Amino acid sequence: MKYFLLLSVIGLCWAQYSPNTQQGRTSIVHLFEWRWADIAKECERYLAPHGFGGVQISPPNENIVINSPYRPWWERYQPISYKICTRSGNEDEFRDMVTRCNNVGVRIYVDAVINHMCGEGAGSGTGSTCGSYFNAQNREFPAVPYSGWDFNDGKCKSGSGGIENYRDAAQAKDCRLVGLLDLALGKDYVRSKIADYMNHLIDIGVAGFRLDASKHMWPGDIKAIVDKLHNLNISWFPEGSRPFIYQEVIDLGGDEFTTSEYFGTGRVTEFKYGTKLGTVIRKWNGEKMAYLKNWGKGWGFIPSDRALVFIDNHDNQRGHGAGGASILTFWDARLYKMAVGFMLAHPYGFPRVMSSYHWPRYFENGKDVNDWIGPPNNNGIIKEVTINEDTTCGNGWVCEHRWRQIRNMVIFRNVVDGQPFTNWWDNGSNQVAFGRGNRGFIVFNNDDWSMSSTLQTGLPAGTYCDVISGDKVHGNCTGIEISVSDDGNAQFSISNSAEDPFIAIHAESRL
Ligand code: QV4
Ligand code: CA
Repeated sequence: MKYFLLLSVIGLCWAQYSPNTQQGRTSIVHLFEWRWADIAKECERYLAPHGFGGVQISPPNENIVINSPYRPWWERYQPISYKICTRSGNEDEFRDMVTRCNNVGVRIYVDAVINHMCGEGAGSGTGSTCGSYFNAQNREFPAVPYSGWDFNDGKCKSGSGGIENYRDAAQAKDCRLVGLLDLALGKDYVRSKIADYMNHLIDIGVAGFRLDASKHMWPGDIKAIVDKLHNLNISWFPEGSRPFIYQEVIDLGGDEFTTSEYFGTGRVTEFKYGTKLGTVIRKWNGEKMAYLKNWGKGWGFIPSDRALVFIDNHDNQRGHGAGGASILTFWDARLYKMAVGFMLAHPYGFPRVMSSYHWPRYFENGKDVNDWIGPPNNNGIIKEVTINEDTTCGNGWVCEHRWRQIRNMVIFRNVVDGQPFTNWWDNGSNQVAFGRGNRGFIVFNNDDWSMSSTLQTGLPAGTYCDVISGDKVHGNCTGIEISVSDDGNAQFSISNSAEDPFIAIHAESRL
């Protein structure tokens, strides 16, 4: 009995850190700006069969419509109400997506924009995705309803009412982030309205939330909201399951508050991860892959069981938010695949894969002047994600998650789940390798010369199919074959000019 109690206490404490993915599914994908109808199909036709654990979706609640610039992606970060009504679809389509994805074991995580409403200069009217009236100047959002009492105008102590110094905790939390009307999360009324919105989604069947702009909310206010949340829908989740919470806190050091203040309410985005790995793989600042031997806490990152990790996100892939030039994206496909491969092979953190759309990137004075461009659309209506014969996406969707190298590493991570980090090897430069117990092994050559080495893989003897250069299909390999001898050693040759200069093998790619 005592033991049982202890276990349930641990269970409760662990709760909001666990992604609630189906057993053996160990990563999620952000389907940025996709329509709910396309996500429902993608869960069934691609994500479930390839072991993806879930999908982070774009904000589902009503937002302001911005016509100048024309329908930027970032209009969705300016809420008008909590009605499920956006360019991605209505509530019926949302429910259909959640049901169909859950039915094939793929979870839905909602990007929850709860720190603010629209920008102070947004004017008034019914120019929102569901036609709800608002008046930004008077702080009126009758569709919630919120009024002047529900914002932090009186609490903010900066001269302009906006955040002038991001490193000052009180300003960062009580003032307007880029002019966005800052909600008074200290008020129980506001907390209840937000919790009602999130509970509505939980009852429909979502598995958790990304809390947008968490750095701009007091940890105590987040806790008060999270404490009001329902348990997950028992149609798909064990009784007593708590929503997974991951908080967007950009902490690259130097603030007067730290990421650890948010550990009480859930996981936190580790922005150092993509910033540093990008620097290493680009070989900037004298960095080398050999230094990745103690990747994780050894690099000053937050504890692994509190970290949500990613190579790029919807902000820093286009120069928004923090992270800077080192961030790798699909624009640097060769290096990007290595970075995502490394992330998915390495045990640190819970990973999120990015899935983007194309836009006409154009730099002027180091800034992408097209950083605002929204998803592929016809007169503002988001285009369908079409699927080409070769399984890639059409209509302007990049679909990194469908790239063979990335999709196969999502599977690799599931296959090695729970296995320790083992058999690290490096040449003191940019040729490195490591294993995951006796289930998987990965080798990188990011040097400017070829590599040829015999390495201890930790794997049982056999012939394995490299899942980077090919696939195991009906027992045959369409790519490079690696033979592991009885003592676990294998010979790896990787040319520095290979299309993808890395090799990955695992228990299920054995021929
Ligand atoms: C403009 C001026 C302001 C002025 C304001 C007056 O620039 O100086 O005060 O008008 O009304 C857009 C515009 C921005 C505009 C603002 C308000 O880009 O120029 O302000 O709207 O109208 C996204 C975009 C933002 C966008 C915002 C709302 O990135 O550019 O602002 O959506 O549409 C920090 C935070 C972190 C944040 C990151 C980007 O710590 O939390 O910046 N990341 C999240 C999201 C991000 C989103 C927000 C937060 C806001 O990931 O996508 O911002 O919800 O690091
Ligand atoms: Ca705030």
